[in-house]
Amino acid sequence: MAYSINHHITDWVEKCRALLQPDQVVWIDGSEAQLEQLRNEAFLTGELIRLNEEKLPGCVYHRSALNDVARVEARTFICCEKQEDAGPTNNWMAPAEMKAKLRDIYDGCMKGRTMYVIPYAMGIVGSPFAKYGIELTDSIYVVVSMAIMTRVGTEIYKGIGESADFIKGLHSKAELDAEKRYIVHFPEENYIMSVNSGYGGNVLLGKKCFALRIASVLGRNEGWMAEHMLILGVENPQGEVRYVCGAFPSACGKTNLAMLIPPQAWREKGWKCWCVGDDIAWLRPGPDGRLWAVNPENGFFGVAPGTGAKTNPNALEATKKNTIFTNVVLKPDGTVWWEGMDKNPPTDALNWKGEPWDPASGEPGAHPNSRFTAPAVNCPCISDKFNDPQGVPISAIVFGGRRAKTAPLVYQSRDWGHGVFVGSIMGSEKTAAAEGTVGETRRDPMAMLPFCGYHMADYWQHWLDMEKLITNPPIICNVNWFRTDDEGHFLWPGFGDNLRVIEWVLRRAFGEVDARETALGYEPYAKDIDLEGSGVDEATLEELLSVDPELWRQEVAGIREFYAKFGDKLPQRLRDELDALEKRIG
Ligand code: GTP
Ligand code: SPV
Ligand code: MN
Repeated sequence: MAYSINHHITDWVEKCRALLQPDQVVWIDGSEAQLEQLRNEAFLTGELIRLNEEKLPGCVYHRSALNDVARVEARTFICCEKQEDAGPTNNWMAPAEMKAKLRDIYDGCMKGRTMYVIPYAMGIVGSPFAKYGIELTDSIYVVVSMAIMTRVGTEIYKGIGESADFIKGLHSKAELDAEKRYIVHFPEENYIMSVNSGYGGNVLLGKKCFALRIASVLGRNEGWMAEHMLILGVENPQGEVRYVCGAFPSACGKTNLAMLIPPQAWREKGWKCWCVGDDIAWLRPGPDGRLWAVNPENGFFGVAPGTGAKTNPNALEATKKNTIFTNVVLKPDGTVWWEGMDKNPPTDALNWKGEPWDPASGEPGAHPNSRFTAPAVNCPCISDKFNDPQGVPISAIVFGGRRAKTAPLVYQSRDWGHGVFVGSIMGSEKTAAAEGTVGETRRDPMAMLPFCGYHMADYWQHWLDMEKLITNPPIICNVNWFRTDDEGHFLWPGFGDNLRVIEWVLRRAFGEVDARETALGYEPYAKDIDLEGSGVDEATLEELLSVDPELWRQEVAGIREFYAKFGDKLPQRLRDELDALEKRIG
């Protein structure tokens, strides 16, 4: 294929080479032959472990360093010129100061190593909605992961053409020193620098760093939105597909909802669900005034524990080939296991640290944040619109989190502005809390707290401003699959049964069902949620839908405290909505 690599790219790569001093530079072309060669190299060094070719063809295993198992929010920075532009929810440092600090860390850090140049696209190459990136890295794990999670290949150079319009990403594992670990974004320069980590969202720079933090800034400037959302298509028995986006905080159920399988009785009637995306959505107003969503990714970086044949068979199936497993249990036959895969923990296996592991020890074998990296095409329910450059039209947006008592199973906001308020007050309770106790609430607006690349109050204003561009907006609802009884047991079965709620949401979007007006917004009449075969009785449903005014008075106080952080920048509309909510609760 004829392509040329423009001087903006080559000059920058040369500058980085001179600073980081790798022994050699390898340009990744996206070919299977090159990736195969790199995997083989990584098998020799132990960076990757080959898995059972018969049972898990094309799959590999990876262990991260013990101190490097998740995103590090405390070491994640937004470095724009003015601190005020990063806002109170982001770490900030002046760009020049941060660059000087990073230059010292990067200086010579790739000596004895290879620097890989990865050209990749977020979105469909050639589509007007696609954005391009180049990541430099010294990790083969990153190269093979990016080849799953994004669209990697030399056609990206054609997409970039002669322009300087691409996102630069510089990554080095360096010494994996947690004290010198930095994940840094320069939104004014479209530049991401990451050092001293080798894990997931810290180093797969197309994902959270580019497709959310940098893209949220691009979206504000260009009139669109980059969101931490799944995209799900729901096909009714008439064959009509309606699409919903959902924003839940990390580890709160996006991948599960994105791949849901309808309850059996529903399947028999002809209901089907299609996955367009499980983590990130780029949303743009279309010429028809609707909001259209694309998933800029090309794979799934999913939480392994809890992914089983009962809870999420589609995700499990997606991991059967060409998948990377990180920090799970390694079985002696070269296959893998994690808590929640099934009820048969293996003996003679190695835990995520590589130690012999006894399931009876009470210690989990897989790290709680262990992950699979699987190609989207592997997913049995992948949408036929997955590769559609226009994306899919969105009829509803659902926000949600883990709330043991406060939020009802579902409620609908009154209008777009009120919906923005509902997203802004999102919160989720700590999951490790003792049984039955109500955990501390972490406010996580739109599930974007760790991912918004600019001032959160400006981000809310951008959401409010989008209303003018979307003449036919999706409805906005809040859902909560995590209500518990006084013993701490979930009241709602969740997973596939969540379709019962999503279907009500979609009927609301199309004006097909009445609702009752409550202090929060609109809630379903119990009769309108189909419970057949769910094991939930109507009394439990009433409890799930109930709203405790005392808890909401506390909630309002908590939101006021949170909003106070944003001072004058808080949009007046949100302040008014909070006052109105307080009055309605009484
Ligand atoms: P990130 O990849 O970190 O963004 O997470 P995610 O939002 O995609 O969460 P995921 O779907 O991986 O689910 C995380 C955990 O929530 C898993 O342990 C699931 O089993 C659990 N979970 C998901 N959906 C439900 C549900 O409907 N009910 C209950 N009780 N648990 C759920
Ligand atoms: C999340 O934490 O929301 C993830 C995992 O999806 S990571 O890519 O590490 O951010
Ligand atoms: Mn996520």
